[in-house]
Amino acid sequence: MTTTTMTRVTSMIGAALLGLTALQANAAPEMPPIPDVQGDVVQADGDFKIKFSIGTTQSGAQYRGLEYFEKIVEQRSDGHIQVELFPGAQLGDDLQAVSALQSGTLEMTAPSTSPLVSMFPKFALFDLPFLFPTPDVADQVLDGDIGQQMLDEASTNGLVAIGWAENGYRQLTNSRQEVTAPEDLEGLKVRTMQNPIHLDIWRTLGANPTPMSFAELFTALEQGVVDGQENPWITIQSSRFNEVQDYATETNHVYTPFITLVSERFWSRLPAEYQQLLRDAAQQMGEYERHVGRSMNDQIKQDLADSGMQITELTPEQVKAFQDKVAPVYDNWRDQIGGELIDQVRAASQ
Ligand code: KDG
Repeated sequence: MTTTTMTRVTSMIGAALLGLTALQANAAPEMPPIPDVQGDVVQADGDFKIKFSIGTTQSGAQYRGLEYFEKIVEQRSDGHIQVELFPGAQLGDDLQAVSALQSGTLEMTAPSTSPLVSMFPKFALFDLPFLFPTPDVADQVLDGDIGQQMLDEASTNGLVAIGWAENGYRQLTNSRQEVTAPEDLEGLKVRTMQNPIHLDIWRTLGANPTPMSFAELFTALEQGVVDGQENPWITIQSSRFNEVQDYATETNHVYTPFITLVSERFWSRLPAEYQQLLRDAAQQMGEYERHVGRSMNDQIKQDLADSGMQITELTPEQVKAFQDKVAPVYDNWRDQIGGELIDQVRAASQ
């Protein structure tokens, strides 16, 4: 065998191996099994169809939660309510899905709260940096009075808010360099959600932020329109961002929840028994989905590292440098959000 064929063969093997590791890194990770359905069949009149749209992909924790929701609702309505799932923004991104609910052309969606801050200013609470130090504090807030208050406030404008799930703690990725300190962000083009606090956070940290819909993000990273982005580990993997990003820094800089919304036009057609069934199913979906995402973070970080991504875990001192640099953001948004609400969350962390 001539040397040229040898090199051609070895490079083909090399490429195949590389492809394999990328495939392995993005193969749907082992997820906790979907639980059995709890509760009896609900007797009520009528047959109904629900189209449920989300922006994250089929291999994410959010979709897994929706599969549980579908199982509960179809089983406990004895098939009188059929649920069809549309992941990956097939029916539009967060804002498009919400307006489809308002016009009654879509029944359900579960966006992040961040893109909805212009509609519901108090949602900005969730965008404040480093406000939720642990998942426990997040649960206390979502499952407590503040969470219920937010659902009540969001049940307007043709929407009914029936529960919480979790996008998660956000991590920075980029294609340019390892980031261990705010100084490393100088001039880095970072995509953010369409949200003024996130723009404020990354500007204050010294980066060059660009707001953009999630549906456009992968292509923008691939084409170098932006250098970086920030999302939870499960979304980084399920959206294959590791294929277009070389570096990830575990910043945990913001905790983002998903809010489960129903079209008010559809909701008002449902008998009360089925409205309660959807509320119960949304609650159980939210608890399971949070568990799925949290139980997989370590495995996902390992998979991403195995796929060649450089993962940086910050020391407490390095995290503090980011917290100190971004602290002024609180002064800019305290009035809109309400100091009392921020203090209530802070108290939950004590
Ligand atoms: O619909 C998907 C979005 O809700 C979600 O992933 C938002 O975290 C998000 C982002 O970065 O846009």
